Amino acid sequence: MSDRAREKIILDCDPGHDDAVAILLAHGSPQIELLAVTTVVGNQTLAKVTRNALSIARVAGISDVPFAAGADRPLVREVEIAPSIHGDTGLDGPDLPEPAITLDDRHAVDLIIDTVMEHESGTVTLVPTGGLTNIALAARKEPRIIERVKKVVLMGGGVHEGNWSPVAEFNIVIDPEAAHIVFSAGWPVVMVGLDATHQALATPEVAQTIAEIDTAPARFVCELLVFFGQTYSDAQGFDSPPVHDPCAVAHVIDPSVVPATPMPIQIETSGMHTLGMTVADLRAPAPVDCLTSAALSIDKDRFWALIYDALERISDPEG
Ligand code: PIR
Ligand code: CA
Repeated sequence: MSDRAREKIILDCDPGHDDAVAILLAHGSPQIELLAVTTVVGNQTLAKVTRNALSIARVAGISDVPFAAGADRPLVREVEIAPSIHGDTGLDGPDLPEPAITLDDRHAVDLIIDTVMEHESGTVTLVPTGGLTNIALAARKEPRIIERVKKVVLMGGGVHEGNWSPVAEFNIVIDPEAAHIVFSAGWPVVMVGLDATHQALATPEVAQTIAEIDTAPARFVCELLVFFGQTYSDAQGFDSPPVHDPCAVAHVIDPSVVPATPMPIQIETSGMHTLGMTVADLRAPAPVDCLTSAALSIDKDRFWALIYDALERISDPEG
């Protein structure tokens, strides 16, 4: 595939079991050029998710992409992490290798700004798969990125579903003020939320197919899925765990795998029972100037095929 055709992305994440799969999908997909990986407090503390990101880089064999640490707390609220789902390390299950690369000296917000400003306008897509603190701060610190970014394709929210409350999804509710900034900034936002990601279930057949790839990265994913499957069953009653974050990367690779429908979306920042809700207006066709859209479904066979293909392309450091 020619360089021109590759979609340039910055992955802003809080690894996190499904964030790890998102990094592997982005790295292993020929349709994607991974420009930078940035971390934000979320599933665990900033220190833990950042260390996890560097360990994942080692597993994936990523050596030439800058990684930078960002916000260690939300804009307004207290830190809220998810050890019930991701464990004490944030990435419980597999052995986490010592990182082989070191962090970029810059704060994540500056790495995001520099990367967007260095590339041709309209060519860089932001893919946040954690809370939106870094992205909101970047938009406030350097507003010129708003018209330069091609679009923001985020995992978060849900039109009809919640997971951290009856109506709110974790990535939005942990920093709703940041989400408000990102959703209303003026750049296109594609919300890949729970309506789509709760269909991306890592069933026993999926885990078996990944196991048969039989490389170190594929085995790492299998070990992640065992732990994630157990906590998802204990905490949320799922038979198989939904693998949220790579769904956003899949939308960038091929929007027809995770199709999005335009609709106005507002973030609830003051509700007594609805804090962090992504309030989508489905009453009528979206106005022509609507910049927000949401994914309501996923073609799960084609989604998993993208994951298998990426894992097959990542060389096995032990093989
Ligand atoms: C997943 C997450 C948080 C809480 C639960 N229950 C499940 C993390 C994932 O990494 C994903 O980005 C998003 N937040 C899903 O809510
Ligand atoms: Ca995440």
